[in-house]
Amino acid sequence: MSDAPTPVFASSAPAAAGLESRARLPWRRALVYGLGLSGRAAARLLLDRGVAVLAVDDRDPLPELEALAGDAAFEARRAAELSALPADVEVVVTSPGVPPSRPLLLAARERGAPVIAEVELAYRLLERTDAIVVGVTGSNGKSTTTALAGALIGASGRTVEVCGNIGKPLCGVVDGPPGRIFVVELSSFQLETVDRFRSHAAALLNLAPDHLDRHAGFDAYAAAKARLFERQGEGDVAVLNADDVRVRGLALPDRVRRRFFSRLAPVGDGCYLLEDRVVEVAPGEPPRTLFALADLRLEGEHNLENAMAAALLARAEGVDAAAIVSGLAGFGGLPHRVQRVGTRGGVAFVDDSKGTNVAATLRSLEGFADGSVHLILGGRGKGADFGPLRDAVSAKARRVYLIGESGEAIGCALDLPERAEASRTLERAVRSAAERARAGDVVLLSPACASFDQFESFVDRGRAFQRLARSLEGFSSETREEGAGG
Ligand code: UMA
Repeated sequence: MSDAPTPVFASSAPAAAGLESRARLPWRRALVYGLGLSGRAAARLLLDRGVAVLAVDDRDPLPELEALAGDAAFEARRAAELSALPADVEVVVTSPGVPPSRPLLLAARERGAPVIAEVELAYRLLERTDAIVVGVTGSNGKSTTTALAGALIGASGRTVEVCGNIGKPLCGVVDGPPGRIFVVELSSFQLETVDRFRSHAAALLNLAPDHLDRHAGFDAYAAAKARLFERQGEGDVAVLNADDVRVRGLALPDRVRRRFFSRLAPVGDGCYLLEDRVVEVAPGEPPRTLFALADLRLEGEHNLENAMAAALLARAEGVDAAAIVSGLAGFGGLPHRVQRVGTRGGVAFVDDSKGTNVAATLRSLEGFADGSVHLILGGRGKGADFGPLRDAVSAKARRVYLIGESGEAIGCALDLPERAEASRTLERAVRSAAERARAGDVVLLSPACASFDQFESFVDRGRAFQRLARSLEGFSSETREEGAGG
């Protein structure tokens, strides 16, 4: 008899199949704040539905606007040029990077105009269709889990859109064929301004301090994450990390089915690691194997957690174990996440540019031998305490190379002056690390900081690291040059 579990959940997504996501929106004029990926996608979607757009950005000069600039109903201004919120603006669509304290957002709230996230705008159209939304949030592992859940669901033959914070705004994929499953990565920034957004299945992977320069403390950050579950109800599934004490105890709306995953101990409903396989349990049903550890191509305990979460999300959408195993087999991981770039003289170069907070860097260090790592740290700090890095860095790092705005603060927190070097730039850090590293060592970029002080994004920083590594004499590449991804 097959070990493959049968689907246990019926979809409870709004069943309005046939109604078009192209339906009109109830506003005549919207203000879109931020002209990055999210703002441009939101503006396009609004314009396509007959809503005039006033787009604002704090950047000077304004970014290039490509196709939008030619639309008569579109106007772009620097935010500072507006002394007040124009009277005819009926809704404000905000980009994740724009803090809620910006004067135009405060003015909108004061006037009672809705201020909604780009993902919320997209959802207002999706909720009228047969679309199923799967949400993923957490401090670390979001993008990997989102992509993996997409791969597992896709392996069952369904049409999947993998989108959101991973680098593809939800607004940009709203229009398309019916019957799709949207697997959406959501950041705390995006969740701050959702309202009706409801995921049929939603996962919270972990909670660790991050973005404390934006949120009013850890509790406010965790509360923003918890908003992912606020609109869930009967028939919906919450996937939670039983090994993370802050996640395990999260208060959820009544009637939401809580499914847990654990590397450490059996759970009542969900899945857990039993020797060399991950077993699914559900009340009143016999345990079933979802996948074996050997099926997973990604390394590290955190990736096992990501895979368990992705598998439970896939199960919520009726995906069976055979498709889960096949999806895992096809998934080799995302770029810039503990990604081996290549070697030079027996020294491995590893790009973990997405290690943008202390917890991510600690996880990344776990995978390396004591005293083997030449660690590049620094960038834009986000109000975090770097002290918790000290013990792990002391054990794992042969040498530390400090870059960017937070280099000095990290140096003080580590208090390892004999091992730390003020490199300031990534280029100097890579060159110096390459000179000093010996066969068996690892040069690891895992900065514990955001990239925006010296780079456009973590992708830009990761690519720069990879380019610098590849430019070293005698470097042997293990990955292709281009490594984009969210
Ligand atoms: N801007 C202002 N005023 C501000 C802040 C920004 O005018 O106070 C303008 C900038 O000048 C720029 C635009 O807003 O023109 C940028 O908007 P944005 O920062 O919201 O960035 P987007 O390009 O829209 O990308 C966003 C996410 N960025 C952030 O959350 C900072 C991307 O996540 C995401 O992939 C994209 O939407 C699609 O959904 C990136 C990220 O760093 C990867 N996310 C953080 C993380 O993962 O930790 C949350």
